[in-house]
This record gives sequence, C-alpha cells and structure tokens, in this order.
Amino acid sequence: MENKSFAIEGMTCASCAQTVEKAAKKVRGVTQASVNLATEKLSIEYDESTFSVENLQKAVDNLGYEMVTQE
Ligand code: 9UX
Repeated sequence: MENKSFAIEGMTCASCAQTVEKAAKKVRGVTQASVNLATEKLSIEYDESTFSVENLQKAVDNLGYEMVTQE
C-alpha cells in the first residue's frame, strides 16, 4: 500500500469533509481515506496496482469540490 495526500478546495463544513471522505473510499484501489477539514487535506492509502489518480479526481469533481494539488 502507498499513501498520498491532496489539497481539496471548497469544503466548508464537517459534512463536506464526510462527503469527500466517503466518495474517496469508494474509488477503485483506495483502502483508507480521511479528510482533515482544518487543513483541507485528503489523505488516502491505496493499492498502487489498481488506483488511478484520475478516478479520484473525477469523484471529487463530481461532488463539486476541487482537488488542487498533489503531494
Ligand atoms: Mo453543508 Mo458543507 O451544505 O458544503 S455540506 S456546507
């Protein structure tokens, strides 16, 4: 498993954070996801053989939030 974190723009409440977290967990290859609302970051653990960042990007976009940077 690998770990990555992303900055997410547009989350303004705890419910937003929950929504992003839930959606991220459903993305193929993602095994763990957690959102820190205070820092506006999404941290994930993923299986590198099936995970594609484009899928995560789409999932976040579809919710109306923006995944802006990648570390
Ligand atoms: Mo409530 Mo967070 O509509 O966008 S879920 S502020």
